[in-house]
Amino acid sequence: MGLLSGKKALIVGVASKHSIAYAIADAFHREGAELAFTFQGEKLGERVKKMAAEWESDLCFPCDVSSDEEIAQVFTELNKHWDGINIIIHSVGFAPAEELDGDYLNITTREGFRIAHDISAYSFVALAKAARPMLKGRNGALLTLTYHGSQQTLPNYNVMGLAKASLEASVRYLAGSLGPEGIRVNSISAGPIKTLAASGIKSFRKMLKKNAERAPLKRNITAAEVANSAVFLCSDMASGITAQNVYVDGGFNTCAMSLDEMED
Ligand code: NAD
Ligand code: 0WE
Repeated sequence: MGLLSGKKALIVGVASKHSIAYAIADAFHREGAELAFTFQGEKLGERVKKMAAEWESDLCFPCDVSSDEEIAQVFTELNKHWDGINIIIHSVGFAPAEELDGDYLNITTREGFRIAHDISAYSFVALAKAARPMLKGRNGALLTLTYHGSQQTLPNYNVMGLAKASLEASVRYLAGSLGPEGIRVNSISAGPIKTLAASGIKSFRKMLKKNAERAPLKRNITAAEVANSAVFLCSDMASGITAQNVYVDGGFNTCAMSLDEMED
């Protein structure tokens, strides 16, 4: 029996086979979960439906997370197929590209700040709000994806760092709201992974190299490793864990400088 047998999971944030959400869906399917998906815009619709079919799911709903109406529609539709829901994966982040290339103070705008926080942080709250009735009384687990740029600065992550800091604080407050209903809320802080969201970022390759050099494990992590941690956090094996951020980054966040960096 899989670690997630009998669990119903909604996965938000599959865009390609490189998506962290794709790896999570794959691991969840392996562990026996039943899956449903949302996709952003019709262009991604066909692609996501094809991937869902590989995991024996035909539950795919359009959802731009900036729209409360689209979010509400997802749960109206889902309610027709499922009597409840056990797990929600939130694997969404976005800031306008101009916000992620240059000096923070020079390039951050009111509108870029708003969008980054709306799509990357508020959307988790919006999903939790809309899902609450379906989550009740079934050992629910919510999980979101974050990045260490929330805690320490690095070039170009800029306003996304603030949005992730907000998201991480929101994990704790959501855990407080939903804990009495038996619902757990956690995040995974992943090390850098080459996905669509990373492909637009200048010198991402260089960043991967620097990360591997400093990380205690001396390598970068894979989406599959993030996914296995997601399986654990959303399974009943983690029944005592809520309001936590778990780093899946090879230990990078704990190391200020490594011997390898000294030898350069
Ligand atoms: P990805 O591009 O595959 O996934 C990002 C997803 O966000 C896409 O599916 C996209 O459709 C969705 N999205 C963006 N705006 C949306 C909107 N308005 N409505 C609905 N969906 C929207 O990239 P990824 O790396 O898998 O990113 C997933 C999560 O992981 C993000 O929160 C990201 O910040 C986080 N993360 C990524 C890395 C990394 O290095 N790749 C590291 C740590 C955390
Ligand atoms: O959270 C992210 C990426 C988030 C992201 C990426 C894009 C690219 C395309 C948000 N918005 C956009 N908007 C676009 O138009 N990561 C953790 C990956 C990432 O992004 C970085 C990183 C890392 C790591 C940006 C700068 C520095 C490091």
